[in-house]
Amino acid sequence: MEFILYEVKDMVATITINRPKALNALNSQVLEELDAALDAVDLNTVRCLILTGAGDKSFVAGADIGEMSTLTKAEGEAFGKKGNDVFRKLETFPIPVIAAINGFALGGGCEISMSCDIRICSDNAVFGQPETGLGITPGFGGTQRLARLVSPGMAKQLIYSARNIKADEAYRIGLVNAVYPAGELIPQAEKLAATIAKNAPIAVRNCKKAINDGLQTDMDNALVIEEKLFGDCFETEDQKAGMGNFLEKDKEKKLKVVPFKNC
Ligand code: DAK
Repeated sequence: MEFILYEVKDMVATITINRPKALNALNSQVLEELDAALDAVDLNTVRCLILTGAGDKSFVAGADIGEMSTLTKAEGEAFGKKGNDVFRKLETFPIPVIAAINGFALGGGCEISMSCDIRICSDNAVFGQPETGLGITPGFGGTQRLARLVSPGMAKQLIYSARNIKADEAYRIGLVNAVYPAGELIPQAEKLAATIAKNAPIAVRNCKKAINDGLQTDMDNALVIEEKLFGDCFETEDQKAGMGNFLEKDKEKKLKVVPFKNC
């Protein structure tokens, strides 16, 4: 792959969008390679994924404006679908995905981060949906996910005004969970990922599915979704080990690390 780096350490994988000369802007090739990289993640061994950008200046500076500038209506729609399909794959990826946002997260960059479960950023991060200034709407889910993540009013203000915001404001409005000095961002992402990876893999996956699916429906149906995913954890090795450790007063109270397929 030309624009994607992939690394696995212990049970944590990191995908790095590696197109620093264009501030990691998303062209068709980047989107295709990202899609292929996600398909190649070994879900039997990897329990948490980190998504970041190469270099110290930009996470992703948006969709590639050069590529988009000459698109026809039909091509624009196809490009939007290509991005939306990959972003949805990330959003519904079976394991948690942490966006480690190391600089610009503009347009498609902000949108891809919002497809991840958790966003943390460096103190030089900049967020925004500049599309209305370019004569288009956000096209990779920005109008939908930003309104759900922050609030409709705040999302509308950011999108209509095309105003960029810095890390501290992104934190204040709840767009990111934490802000770190640039050098600490990846270590902190890895620490969080390792904490998640230590927990029971079926339970973590089911929590992700319960939250995501539950948010799409009303509370009565959402609770049924939770009940089913809760029930699904029983009789697994992790449930037996996790509860067994507690009942046996195991001082460590640690789950056995078992391969996902054996759970
Ligand atoms: N696309 C292509 N190249 C980009 C880019 C981008 N989004 N952002 C930066 N680059 C390239 C620059 O052209 C430059 O390349 P060279 O000239 O060196 O060849 C290189 O990266 C370094 O950028 P700068 O020289 O501009 O660096 P500065 O530090 O001066 O400025 C900046 C950094 C991030 C403020 C600036 O580059 C900038 O404003 N970039 C554009 C940010 C932006 O507007 N992003 C949003 C793009 S719109 C849809 C599907 C998707 C979308 C919409 C609709 N459908 C199909 C419906 C998504 C839209 C977007 O994401």
